[in-house]
Amino acid sequence: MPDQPAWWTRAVVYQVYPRSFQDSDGDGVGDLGGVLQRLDHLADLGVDVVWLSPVYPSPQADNGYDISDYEGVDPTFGSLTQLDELIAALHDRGMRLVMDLVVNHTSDEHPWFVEARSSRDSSTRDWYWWRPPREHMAAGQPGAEPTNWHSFFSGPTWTLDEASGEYYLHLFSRKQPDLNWENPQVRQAVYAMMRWWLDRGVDGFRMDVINMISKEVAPDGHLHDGPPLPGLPYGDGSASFLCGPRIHEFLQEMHREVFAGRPDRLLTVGEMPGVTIEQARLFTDPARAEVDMVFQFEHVGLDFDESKWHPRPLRMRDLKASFGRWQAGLADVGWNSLYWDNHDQPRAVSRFGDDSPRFRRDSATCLATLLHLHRGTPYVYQGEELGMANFPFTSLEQFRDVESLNHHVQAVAHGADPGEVLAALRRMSRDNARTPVQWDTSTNAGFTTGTPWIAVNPDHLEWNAEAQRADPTSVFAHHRRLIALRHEDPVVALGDFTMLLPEHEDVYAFTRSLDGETLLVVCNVSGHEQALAELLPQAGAAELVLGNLPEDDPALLRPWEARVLRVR
Ligand code: TEU
Repeated sequence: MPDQPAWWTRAVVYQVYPRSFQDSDGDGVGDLGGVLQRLDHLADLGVDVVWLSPVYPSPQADNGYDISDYEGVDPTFGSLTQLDELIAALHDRGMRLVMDLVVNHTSDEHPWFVEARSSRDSSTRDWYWWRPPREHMAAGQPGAEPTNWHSFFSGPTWTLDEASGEYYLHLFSRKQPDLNWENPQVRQAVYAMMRWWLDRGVDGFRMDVINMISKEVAPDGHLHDGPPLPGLPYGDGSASFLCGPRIHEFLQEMHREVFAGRPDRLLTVGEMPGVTIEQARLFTDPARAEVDMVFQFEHVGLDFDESKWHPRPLRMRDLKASFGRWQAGLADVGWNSLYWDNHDQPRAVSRFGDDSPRFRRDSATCLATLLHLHRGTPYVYQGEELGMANFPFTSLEQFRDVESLNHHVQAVAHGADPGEVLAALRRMSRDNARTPVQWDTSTNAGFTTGTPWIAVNPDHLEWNAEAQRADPTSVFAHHRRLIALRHEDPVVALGDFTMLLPEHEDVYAFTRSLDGETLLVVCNVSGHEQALAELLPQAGAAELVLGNLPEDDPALLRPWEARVLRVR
């Protein structure tokens, strides 16, 4: 580590998913004007960085993660002038703006792909992955795709371009063709675009699926099939594209071309599904100059059986083991993001906590305490600070997300029971995180004066920002305290981490220590009282720094109670 710990060790990031944050023009879709109206909320919370999900021009096949112009703002979201205003307004309040960088793929409507598709000899043909049908098979025949890979959004990862008789690769939807990072022109075009944004004043990037940009290619240009997936005519291609052979080279080149010599106020976050701890150390070792931190997925896969659509109950011991391994693995080198929620995950209080009326507030604040007291940079996803919960979906028509809709079609086509598919969507769909932020009790929760693009959760009458800002015991107020604690106490930012009671199913406890100071964090992650004095006698003499329930018997932990204690 350099002499001074990086600023982002003390920082908290807030993710804005603009489509669902605040609408300012009544079209039912959130926009930059809306973000500008709600800056007080972010300033009150005390966050340091705003990560803005994509606002670029896009056909919106994947809500903006399919970009057709990297250097503009989609009219749905506003204008470049408003984005400049947002940068300035955030900077005025001491916050930074991190943009979403989606460069594993573009939209199929991006001029680069339109040109690439126009003919086999087009100037950008090689900017994407084109391959002929599988040997001895006719183009378009089922199974003729160049590899057997299953798309993240169901179906094959290849779509046939009829005109040229070749397939193009898309790890996500067919409207998201993968860029060919082997081609140096692609890389230079991306770096130039990144410099353009930094010159405009943005403070860094959250890099979408950045560990997928290098694919493993055989010397003859072939890509390899993956092992078959149960119940599907596809295979798992991830060994060919997760942390591929040139990934570190590409990120080091990006660093040299884009970030070297820039002020260290910048932040780079690599979103990396499937990244291992060993890889994460390499990606975030400052000496290697790749990215500042990873955003990894291990803990949000612990409740999957064969896939996210076959969820199983989470075992707290698994979560502890996972968090513990990451804390230990990056203890001396590297840095991790800490999150429960984002726009791709169901709501944390419904998934890891208990969203029943009795425990919703207490479990939301308990989970927040647990997360924010780890070593790493915490992320708050819009609405998480209000304890927003999953949506009570009852029918397919209520879903909007391409991943959910495609999964439903594919699963039912392969014989799944539609009722069971709907139940899995209700629990795991990304749309759970995408319902509008609940600002107040008015129509549409104050999100829009029009018809919202996705339904507002009816629970907004009780769960909303206005009510919580006035309530010192609210989930919002608790987040504010946790964020302030990280700002004030160097132990929270930099202390060593030691897991306690690793086998205990209901009590999540750990210490953080720095320069002779120790914080003991004890969280009851269950709906039953726990005998703290017996489990951790050292808690008895400790001083309460922060808790999520009013002080009571120090020997007991009430359901979902969390305490941060200072041990002398
Ligand atoms: O997601 C990366 C990713 O692999 C998963 O989170 C995925 O979205 C899905 O949830 C798997 O079940 C990023 C973005 O965050 C996501 O919104 C985009 O859809 C995706 O990349 C493609 O750009």
